[in-house]
Amino acid sequence: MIRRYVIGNPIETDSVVKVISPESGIVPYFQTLDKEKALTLPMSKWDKVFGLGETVRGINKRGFKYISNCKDDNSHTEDKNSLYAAQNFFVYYGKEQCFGMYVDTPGKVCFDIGDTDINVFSIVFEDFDSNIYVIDGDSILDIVKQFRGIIGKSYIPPKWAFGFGQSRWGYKSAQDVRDVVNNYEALDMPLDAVYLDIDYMERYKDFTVNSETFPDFKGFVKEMKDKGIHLVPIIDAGVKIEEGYDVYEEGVKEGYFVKKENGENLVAAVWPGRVHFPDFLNEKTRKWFGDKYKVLLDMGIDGFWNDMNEPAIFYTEDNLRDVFEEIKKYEGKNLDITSFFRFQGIVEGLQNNPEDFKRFYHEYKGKRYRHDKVHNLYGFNMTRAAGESFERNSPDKKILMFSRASYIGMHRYAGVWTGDNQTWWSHLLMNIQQMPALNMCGFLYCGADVGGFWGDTTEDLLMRWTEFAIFTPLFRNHSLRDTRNQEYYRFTDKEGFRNLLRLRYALIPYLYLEFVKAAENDEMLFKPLCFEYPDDEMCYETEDQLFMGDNIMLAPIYKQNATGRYVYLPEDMKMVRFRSFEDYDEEVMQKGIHFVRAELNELLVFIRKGKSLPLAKPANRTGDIDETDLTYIKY
Ligand code: MIG
Repeated sequence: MIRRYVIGNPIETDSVVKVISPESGIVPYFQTLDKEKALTLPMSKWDKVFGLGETVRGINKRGFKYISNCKDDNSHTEDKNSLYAAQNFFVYYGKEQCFGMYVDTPGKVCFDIGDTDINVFSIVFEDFDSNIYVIDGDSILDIVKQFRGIIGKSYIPPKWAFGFGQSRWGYKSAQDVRDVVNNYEALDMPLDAVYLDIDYMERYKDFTVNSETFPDFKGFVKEMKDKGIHLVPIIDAGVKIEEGYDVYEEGVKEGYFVKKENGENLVAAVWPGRVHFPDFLNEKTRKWFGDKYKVLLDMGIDGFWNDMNEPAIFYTEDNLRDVFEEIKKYEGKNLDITSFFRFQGIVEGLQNNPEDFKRFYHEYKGKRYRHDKVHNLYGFNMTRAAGESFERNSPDKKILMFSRASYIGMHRYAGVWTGDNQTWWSHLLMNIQQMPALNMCGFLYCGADVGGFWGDTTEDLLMRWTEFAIFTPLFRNHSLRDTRNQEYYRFTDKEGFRNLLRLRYALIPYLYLEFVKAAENDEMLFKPLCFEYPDDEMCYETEDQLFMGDNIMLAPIYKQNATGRYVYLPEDMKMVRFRSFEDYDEEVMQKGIHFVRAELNELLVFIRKGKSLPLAKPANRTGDIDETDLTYIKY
């Protein structure tokens, strides 16, 4: 049962597609504190909270506060309250009460889950106005399914997007991309896509291609397609200010960009230098910007990733001017340490300054809103612009699309990747723990930068990460320029990596079937153990294992130098230790705790009783997999 409660005068977000008439009473379970703009709930010692999508920390979110405020923060340490997403759905699971809640408001909201007071859950709003959906059900999975039923079906990408994609910020030319593809081919390693980061553009201008480094782009796309390789270019939110650039000129002429209070277009700076931001909340702008993707679709492109759409801002022109003024005050003074740090902070504070979000406005559903009031809808609507345009311009062909910033509702148009992680073991664990929370919020096509984005990866980390990532729908190795190159062919155990990539391709029939089932039935692909076994206390303690689809459980190794791990089996299972798709051993194991061994090049899959794991003969492209020729490992 789902009930809707209205607080104040909420801004419509289009995240819920089912019409639910509002209740007259006050929000149940919580106490409403009007003056504090908060909802509070005392928590019993045992009570747990699950969900909130892409956030830091573990699967049970208790013990920290999470602030929905889409943020370009490239250091995902565990003290960070906000990452790129705003996904305000959670399930409260206590001994006394159990319910789901979706807090639908486009502004800033803080979920303080036993942070300020270990026994209190409070939801604190910047603006109290919101739609609150309360979901009662028989189990966590039932609540999730009901919630998913009101937000619309999850995006399903084209099948090739389940293949492996190689990416790097730093592939500078068609020749660089060719080299990557040739290296994979030379080692007979599977690959379906190569991603193009901002380097492919002409001076970082959206919907342009650098004609010196990528001469005859259309021909190059075809050359790659003939080899079965899809190129996936990035699109950024900011539009470069440059005379003669059509996107800029049309946007100015038609008034498609966000404006300041005085009516001038906001000037900010991102990679292209000075930019204007399209007003994606405005339907007309969405249509216009969405149609621009056609420039690349017409060249044969069939996939995109949307970046910098929180939006990320290096600085705004107005703030820069103020900062220069401010700095002058310090000139020639003998700075004491306090004023020195203040001085230093002034310049550092230019980037992603929250005050800048109060400088500009949107035209949204016939009204004008200051950006900070609708901030969390920006990336969603950029990606929606693309998704709606694909429906118009490419109705018969599925297009790959995923985004960095997100809000619930965007899951109907695209997936997400989890942004700039680090080459840390803890971020492999975070990847494992984020997947089910994202699924709860409708985001099924997801993945992290495999191997880690920032920093130099190591062979063992990349291998362990890959052993998990071959089960994630988006499977992409991506990294930052000037870090160690991390394409799989560069490492010592080439055979080990080849085996893992091939195992991914052998798994694609299972992965795809389970994905489509989850999308069509509003279910989760990755499930924490306790979602299936709510009466088994050990399952709550086990936050580093997941059910994946209906048939298997994963227990990834995410620790340096580990050659095994403790695994908890909530039921009898058959363990399969894979060295490759055809070299594995099987062992039936009893419910309980076991220490299981897995060398660096070995990975563990646990098959549930009465189920089986189908494996195809691997191919080097998704399209070449023979789905009629499957081997089943059965228990
Ligand atoms: O400010 O396009 O998260 O994946 O490689 C950095 C360059 C901008 C951030 C993305 C990352 C991408 C990078 N982008």
